[in-house]
Amino acid sequence: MALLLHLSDVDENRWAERLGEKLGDYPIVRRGDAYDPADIRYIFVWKPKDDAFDGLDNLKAVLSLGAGVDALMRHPRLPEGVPIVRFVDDELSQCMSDYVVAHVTMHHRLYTRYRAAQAAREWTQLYPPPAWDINVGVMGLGVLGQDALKRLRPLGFNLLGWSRSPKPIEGVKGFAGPDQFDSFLSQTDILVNLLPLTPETQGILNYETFGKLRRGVLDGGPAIVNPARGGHQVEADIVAALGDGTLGAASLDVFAVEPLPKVSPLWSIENCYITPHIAAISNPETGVNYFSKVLLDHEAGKPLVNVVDVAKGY
Ligand code: NDP
Ligand code: OXD
Repeated sequence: MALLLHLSDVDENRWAERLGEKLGDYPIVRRGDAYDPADIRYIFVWKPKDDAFDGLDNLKAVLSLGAGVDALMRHPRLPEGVPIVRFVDDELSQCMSDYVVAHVTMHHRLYTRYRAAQAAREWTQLYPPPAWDINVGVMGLGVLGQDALKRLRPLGFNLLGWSRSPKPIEGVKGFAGPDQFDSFLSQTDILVNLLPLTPETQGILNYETFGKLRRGVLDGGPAIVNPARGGHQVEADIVAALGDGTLGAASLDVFAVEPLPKVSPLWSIENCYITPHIAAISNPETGVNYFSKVLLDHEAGKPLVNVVDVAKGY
C-alpha cells in the first residue's frame, strides 16, 4: 500500500515533505521512484499526465489538489468507479472571497472610470450609487459561491444567486436552473462566476449573456468577475462586449489557455483586469492537513468526504 504523488506545475517536493511528516509510516512514492503500481491505494493529482492512472488497479481514491475537477473529468484514462476527493478548505474559500470582494467593490466604485480620469488629469466627479442599490449576482452556490455571498453581505450589496438546484440562502434572492437564468441576469449589475466547468457551463460567459445583464445602474455598464475557469468565457465576446459598452468592466483570473498568450487582446484592454490564476491557490500547509486526514480516516474505515459526483461533473 502507498500514496503516489503526481503533481504537475506545482512544487511537488514541498507537498512530499509535508505529507511525509503528517502521514508517519504510510508510504509515499513519486513518479520516477521504483514501485509496483498494484501497491498504490491513493493517488494525489494536479494536472495528471495521460498515463497517470495506468496500472493502478487497486486504487481506493483519487485525491485532487484542485477544488475544480474539470480537467480530471476530461482525463482520457480516468479509472471508472474510483471515488475522487476534491480540495475543500477554509483558507481557499477565504482567499477566493477576498478576490471576489476586491473586484466587486472596485467595479462598484467605478475604478476604471477614475483611473482613466486620473491618467488624463481630469477632475470628473461620478457618483456611484450606494452598495444597497447594486445587485451582485453569483453563479454557482457551492462552497465558494456561498462563502463569497457571506463576505459580500456585510458590505450592503443586494445579493442574488443562481445554481442548478434551488439553494435557499438567507439574504440572497435565489434562482435555479436554465428557466430562471435570464431573470437572474436581468437583475444583476455585477456578475460573479463561481461555477464548475462542465459541458453545461462551458462558454456561459458569452455576448448573449452579457447583453441580458441589468443596465443603467452602474455607470459605464455591468461588470463581470470570473475566477472560476477560462472555459466558462468566450474571450472574443468579452473583447467585443468591453469594446462596445455591453460590459463596463471585466475581472478575469482564468483563461482558455494559461498562461494567457502574449498575443491576447485582453492584455491591453483598459477595462479588463487580468490576474494569473491566483484567486485562490491550494496551500500546502492546510492542504496537507486536509489530505492526510482524508487518507488516514479512510484507512481507519471512515467514509470519504467531498467526493465528486462524476455524473454531474463536479
Ligand atoms: P461546488 O461544487 O461546491 O459548487 C458548484 C455550484 O455550481 C453548485 O451550487 C452547483 O449547483 C452549481 N452548478 C453546477 N452546474 C450548474 C449549472 N449547469 N447551472 C447552474 N448551477 C450549476 O464548487 P466550488 O464552489 O468549490 O468551486 C467552484 C469552482 O471554482 C471550481 O469548480 C473551480 O473551477 C473554481 N476555482 C478556481 C480557483 C482559482 O484560483 N481561480 C480556485 C478554486 C476553485 P447545485 O448546488 O445545484 O449542485
Ligand atoms: C482549483 C484551482 O481548482 O486552483 O483549486 O483552480
